[in-house]
Amino acid sequence: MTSKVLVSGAQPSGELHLGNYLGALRNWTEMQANYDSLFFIVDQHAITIRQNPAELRRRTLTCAAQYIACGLDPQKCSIFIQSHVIGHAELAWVLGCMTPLGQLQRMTQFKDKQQKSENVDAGLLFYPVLMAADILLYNTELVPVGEDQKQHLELARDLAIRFNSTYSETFNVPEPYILKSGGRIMSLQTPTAKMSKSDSNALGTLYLFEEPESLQKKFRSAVTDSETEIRSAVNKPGISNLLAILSAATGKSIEALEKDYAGSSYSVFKNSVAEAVIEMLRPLRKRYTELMDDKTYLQTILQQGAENAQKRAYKMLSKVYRKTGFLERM
Ligand code: AQP
Repeated sequence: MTSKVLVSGAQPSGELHLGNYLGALRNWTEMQANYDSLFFIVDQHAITIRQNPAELRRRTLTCAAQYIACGLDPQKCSIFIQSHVIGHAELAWVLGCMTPLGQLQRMTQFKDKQQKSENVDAGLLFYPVLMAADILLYNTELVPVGEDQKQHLELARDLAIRFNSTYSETFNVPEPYILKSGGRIMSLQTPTAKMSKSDSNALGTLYLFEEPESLQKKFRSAVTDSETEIRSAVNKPGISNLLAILSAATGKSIEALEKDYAGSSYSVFKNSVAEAVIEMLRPLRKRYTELMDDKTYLQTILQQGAENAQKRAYKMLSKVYRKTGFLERM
């Protein structure tokens, strides 16, 4: 194993979906053996949008099972829950005191989510600072990032540089790990918007562990266009998205798939995409069911993960507090 530290996480703000898998989790499983990897469930981020407490607790545990079912191996990486480690929120506060307000107000994801929500709390604006803390707390060198997270990683880099130049060298300046596959998976109903856990139209999101029949139904009702040709093009976002999904599920290039399906109807094509995705997810479903029947195992994994992370977090937080000028605790 190289000594490079890699961290990433997903929010338990809903069940994990195909975009989370193809854009993040599947890549994490390939990286876990090659890096000092920490994967956490970012429940503190999830409450930037109001959550039902019982649901949040339930989803946090199912999310842990889903991480492992997707291939994360607790022998190769640490899996833990963000709120189980003291340090994330504390470091975020210190970093927040060095973050220009304007930089947070310019974040694209903040602007998007602000438009969708009726009430916007300060946590939503502060979210990227907490994400910077998640990264810097472990002296992270690599962060796998999708397109939507690039701006947030930039802030983490800025804050590491700012803290280092203000108080002396403390943090590594994290680098983006550009993911080679997955891209951005779009909603099946609004193919110009990304697939999302919190989409108000459930038909747009393919949850990883929903029933195959339900997945099939969602593919059948996927929005396409008034043409008949199966090809990837800017003016055909629905078909382009389905081609990207099929390519990710089968490993075939988009060009090869366009040839394979030349002359096929949209309904035949949609059916093939559904079958490929259901097949890809079949072993994951089996493992998930087994894991959900063994909650003691899940809790043990989360406890071990948190203990490992806590030691590291405590070391960094103590260093940051000392440099900031906080009197050492007796
Ligand atoms: N549609 C997507 N395509 C590709 N990758 C995606 N990711 C999320 N959606 C897509 C990647 O999944 C990882 C974990 O995401 P997250 O849980 O931190 O939050 P998110 O990006 O805000 O995901 P959602 O599903 O859109 O959640 P809500 O609806 O709650 O905001 C990240 O690496 C992300 O890039």
